Amino acid sequence: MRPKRKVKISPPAETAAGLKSIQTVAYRIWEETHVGKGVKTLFKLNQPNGFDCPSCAWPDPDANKVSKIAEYCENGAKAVAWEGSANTIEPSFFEQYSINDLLEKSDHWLEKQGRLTQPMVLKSGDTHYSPITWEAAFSLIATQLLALDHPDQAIFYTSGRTSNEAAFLYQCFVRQYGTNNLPDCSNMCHEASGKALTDTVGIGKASVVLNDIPKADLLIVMGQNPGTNAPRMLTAMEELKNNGGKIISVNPLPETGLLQFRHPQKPWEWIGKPTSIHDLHLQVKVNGDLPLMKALLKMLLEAEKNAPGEVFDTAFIAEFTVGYEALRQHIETTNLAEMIQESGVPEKQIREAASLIIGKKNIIIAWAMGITQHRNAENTIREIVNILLLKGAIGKPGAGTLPVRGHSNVQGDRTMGVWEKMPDSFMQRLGNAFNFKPPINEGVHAVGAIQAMVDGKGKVFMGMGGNFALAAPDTNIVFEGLKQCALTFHVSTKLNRSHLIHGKTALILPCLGRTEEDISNNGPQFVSTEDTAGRVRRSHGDLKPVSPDLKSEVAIVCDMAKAVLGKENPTDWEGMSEDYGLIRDKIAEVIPGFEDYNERIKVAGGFYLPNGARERNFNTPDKKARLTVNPVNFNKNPETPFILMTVRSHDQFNTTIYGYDDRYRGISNSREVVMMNKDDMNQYGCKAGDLVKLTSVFEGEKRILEGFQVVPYDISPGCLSVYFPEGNVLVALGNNSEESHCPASKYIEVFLEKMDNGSDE
Ligand SMILES: Nc1nc2c(c(=O)[nH]1)N[C@H]1C(S)=C(S)[C@@H](COP(=O)(O)OP(=O)(O)OC[C@H]3O[C@@H](n4cnc5c(=O)[nH]c(N)nc54)[C@H](O)[C@@H]3O)O[C@H]1N2
Ligand SMILES: Nc1nc2c(c(=O)[nH]1)N[C@H]1C(S)=C(S)[C@@H](COP(=O)(O)OP(=O)(O)OC[C@H]3O[C@@H](n4cnc5c(=O)[nH]c(N)nc54)[C@H](O)[C@@H]3O)O[C@H]1N2
Ligand SMILES: [Mo]
Repeated sequence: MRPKRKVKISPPAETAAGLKSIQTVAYRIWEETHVGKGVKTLFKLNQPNGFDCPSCAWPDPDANKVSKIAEYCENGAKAVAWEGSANTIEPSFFEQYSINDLLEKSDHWLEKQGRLTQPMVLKSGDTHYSPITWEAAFSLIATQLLALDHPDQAIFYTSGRTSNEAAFLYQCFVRQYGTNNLPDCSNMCHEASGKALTDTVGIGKASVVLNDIPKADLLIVMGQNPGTNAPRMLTAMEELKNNGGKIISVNPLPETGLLQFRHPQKPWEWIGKPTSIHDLHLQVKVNGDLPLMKALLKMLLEAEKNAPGEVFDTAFIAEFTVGYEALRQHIETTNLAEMIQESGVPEKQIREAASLIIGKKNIIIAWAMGITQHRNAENTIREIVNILLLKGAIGKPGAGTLPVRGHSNVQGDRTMGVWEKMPDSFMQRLGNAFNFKPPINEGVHAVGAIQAMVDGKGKVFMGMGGNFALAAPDTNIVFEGLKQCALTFHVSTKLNRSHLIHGKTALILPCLGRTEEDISNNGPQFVSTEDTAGRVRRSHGDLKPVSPDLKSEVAIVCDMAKAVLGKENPTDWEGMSEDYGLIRDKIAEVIPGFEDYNERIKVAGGFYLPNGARERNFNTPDKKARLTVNPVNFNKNPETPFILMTVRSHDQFNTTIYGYDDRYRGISNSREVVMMNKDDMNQYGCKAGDLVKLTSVFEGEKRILEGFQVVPYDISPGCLSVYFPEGNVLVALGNNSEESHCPASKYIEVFLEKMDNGSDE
């Protein structure tokens, strides 16, 4: 066996961003779009009168602080260039390539073919997609949806790029049709954060805003790779450092963005010394975070006992929290040595971290997928909250919770009601506003949706954006589920594997992207989005659409609703698709915090949604923040030698693969690699480039990934890392977080075998 592409290995980069990233971006823009178009578009990125960057959900600076230079980063620029591609896929493309031909192509190749331009259909038994009119496509959808025995046989997935306006109408249509089956990418992403934060502080979102970060004395970044996945966060971290703040990173990998940084938009810094980012790096074992937090809590409690009231914020604890005594007793009985051992971090470093926490009052803890994609994710996040609450570090400037959201509007989609179990209060207001009775059965989440399809209970699958087939866990099982559907259809900008792993009939509905102008019969329309800090702002694309046949996501939902719900349906779908202001009026009626939406969205920079935790108004049943006791129980089979995590490279956006180079990690030309600690390599007799076989075992079932090339890497011993989505075949469907069913994509128990015919062949 030979690797498809031979990996090239060089030392990881020491500094993130800087001149090189600008060059990379310029090259991409040049390659993907017309030069003039690309540069002009970059200047509109995240400006108050421009469009919201379609990459990540990191907040923009306040309107009065926005510099003349566009607020963008390398990966935002890549996302814009990728969407604004001058390449298009015309019907002749599908004449040329059958589904089988396309299945042979890489995911990089599929998206690289350019933007989808016309609705396409794959009729039962066809080998090629062929053109279909929009009208015929909607009538096909209506026929199939109305033929089901029950609306719960249909599944309506959402990825996180959909605007507030489109998401609101979409969930409204789905519920009027009769189901709560609204799984979304958040189910596989920050679901555990939402759950654990709502339990403890009464709101599932971040309690801090962008301006809080430079005010913090201490920022702890856990399970996140901001240099790649939220590069603009580095700017805020640099400001914090310049103000004298400290940063602790907690990660099994020493990620480049956490080491040193050169501001990509400050040319005068390109030659000078980079800002050194972290003060302390705690190289945990994969999922060593919960024991690490416990060890820290133990050290904090000891210090508090020696100097009562000087470590913990006792006044805050007394006034705003419940559960202190139970937590204190739990920590008293926790075995420190065991926790240190389980965390994988040397005691000396944990003590250093503890002393930083002891000495600081304004603390922010940020986290992302390295914390949420675990079986015990909710417990770890509640433990993070424990530390913040004991320090009184929430609801004041420079302190609080910071779950860093992924997709640019994933948080907004949830606020708009894209969730399988919205609370009763929302359902009642939605029903009143649109004069219908919303369904009461809880819908399926992402894992539940896969199970329903495999069991034959889910028969129609719709994707509002995204690439479910590849993003979801347990690739082979997802494929099986999608293939047994009667109809699968997707609203998309680019071709991806979900269009090829199809039901009996399939449709591709091409839509406008974030960067493109959206003009209805009523004139230009704009949409709005919500960032990680809960700020809602307008987004106004201004590029000419790549094809006159594209529809906006809003128009697609409205046309679909008209076709499915029929002429008698009282909702003004037609009016709303022509005037998005009417949608915002309805949102204002249904969702608290959006009062006067149409007026407030006009203000440059937008407005913040209410956030109780930010005001120390904890919306839990007893109106207090909850300190909690969280057992350490990983349920790991003691026999499995490795824990494998799946991570993003610097050259991808989720399943969109921009290229084969992970520049910061020094891994290039291949994604079929496994990062491995040198001691483990020695023990297994592996050299760089050797091919290995990985076998995950879950509840007795084996899943296999073969022919991956070993890359020696500074990763905690006993831990391995492969890229997402290639690693998804190894993530068993049942391997998900206990309370919110988030796939444990960072906790895969695996065996590793060196393959005989390795790289020497
Ligand atoms: N350019 C770009 N930007 C993106 C995305 C993208 O693909 N590309 N994706 C977007 C989306 S949807 C999301 S959700 C975010 C994701 O942003 P991240 O969460 O930064 O993404 P991952 O690559 O999954 O990185 C997880 C990090 O956690 C670490 N980690 C893994 N397991 C553990 C663990 O057990 N403990 C700790 N402490 N650390 C661990 C890994 O080493 C890695 O550094 O980024 C968003 N932004
Ligand atoms: N093993 C493993 N699995 C994971 C993860 C992991 O870390 N490890 N991460 C999980 C996470 S955090 C997430 S968020 C999910 C991501 O899951 P998804 O959101 O489903 O996947 P994406 O790759 O972001 O979707 C890419 C597709 O979206 C479409 N698209 C792009 N822009 C637009 C637009 O403006 N409108 C519409 N309608 N379509 C558009 C394009 O056709 C593109 O091909 O994956 C999850 N899966
Ligand atoms: Mo995500």
